[in-house]
Amino acid sequence: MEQTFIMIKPDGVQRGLVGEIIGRFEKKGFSLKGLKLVNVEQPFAEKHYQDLSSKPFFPKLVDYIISGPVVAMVWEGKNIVTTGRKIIGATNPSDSAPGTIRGDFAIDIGRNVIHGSDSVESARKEIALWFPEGTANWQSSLHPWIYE
Ligand code: DAT
Ligand code: MG
Repeated sequence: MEQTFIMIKPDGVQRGLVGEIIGRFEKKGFSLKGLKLVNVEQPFAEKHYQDLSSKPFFPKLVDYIISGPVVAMVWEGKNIVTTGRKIIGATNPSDSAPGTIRGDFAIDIGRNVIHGSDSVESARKEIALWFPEGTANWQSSLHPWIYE
């Protein structure tokens, strides 16, 4: 089953949005496979966002991610990378539809509350980076009520 890496950014933690965000993924029917609250070190944040290292906003982005604890998660479900990105909404909250997490809870691009992997390949890399210890192995007993 497909997995994705989801991170609630420091603003989402500070603003008390952790339960709300987890609830949206749970209620959709996705399964939580890994979860931890972590203070990220600068080199680790730079590694997570290494593909963006040439962008002018990169230093600000790294400062933001290390400004407080983040909630790092692995979620699992059918087509979860694409569907997770839809639940999260467009990168810039000005463009995020109401009903999405960023559309409902964010205003500025530099405080957009949540990260989600953008492809199955980046999900694989991000899960390996954030959860080198591995994730939990379980299956929801609701599986037959969610999948046909
Ligand atoms: P996403 O987080 O939707 O995958 P991304 O990977 O392109 O978007 O960029 C990572 C983060 O960097 C994004 O959540 C917010 C910030 N960012 C992206 N583009 C930006 C820009 N033009 N100006 C300022 N911050 C930006
Ligand atoms: Mg991205």
